[in-house]
Amino acid sequence: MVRSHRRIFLSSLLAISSNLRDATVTLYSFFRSSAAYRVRIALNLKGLRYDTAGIHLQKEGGLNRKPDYQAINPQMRVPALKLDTGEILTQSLAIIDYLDETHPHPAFLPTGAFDRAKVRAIAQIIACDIHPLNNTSPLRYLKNELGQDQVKIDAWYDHDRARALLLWP
Ligand SMILES: N[C@@H](CCC(=O)N[C@@H](CS)C(=O)NCC(=O)O)C(=O)O
Repeated sequence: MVRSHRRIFLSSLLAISSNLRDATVTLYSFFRSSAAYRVRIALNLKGLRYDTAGIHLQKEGGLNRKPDYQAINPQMRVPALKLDTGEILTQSLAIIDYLDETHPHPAFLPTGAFDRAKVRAIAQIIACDIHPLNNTSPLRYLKNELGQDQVKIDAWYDHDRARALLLWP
C-alpha cells in the first residue's frame, strides 16, 4: 500500500518536472519588476507552464539594453512573453488580456460591463499612473541627466503616488 502510494507520488513528481521541462512559453522577467510580477501572477493563476529568462535591469547598465534583448523587445523593458509559436507579446496588461482570452478559466474579470470597467480602472491606476514614475529609466534620468538628489526624487514620487491612490474612486 505504502509502496504503491510512493510510486504514484514519484511518478507525479516526474510528470511535473518533465512538464516543466517541456514548457515552450518563455517569460522575460526581472525578479524585482512589478510589471513582470503581474504576468507571473496571471500565468500561475491560469495554471500555465512557462520558462523564465532572467533579464537583470541593473547588471552591466541593464541587460535589457543589450542587442539580444532589444531583438525580443525593442522597447527594452520587461516583461515580454514568447509564445510557443515564437511570436512575442509585450506590455503586462496586454499579455494578461491575451492569457485571459486564450485561457478563459478562471476568468480574471467579473461578468457585468460596469464591474469589468471598475477592475480595469484599478489595473490602470497601477500600470499607467503609478508604475511609470517608479521606473528605472526615468528615475536614472532624474538623477544622472537632471542632477536631482535622491531625497527630492523620493519626495516627488511619493507625492504623485499618494495622489494616484487618494483619487481612487
Ligand atoms: N507598461 C509596461 C511597463 C514595463 C516596464 O516599464 N518594466 C520595467 C520594470 S518594472 C522595465 O523594464 N524597466 C527598464 C527601464 O526602465 O529601463 C508594462 O506594464 O509591461
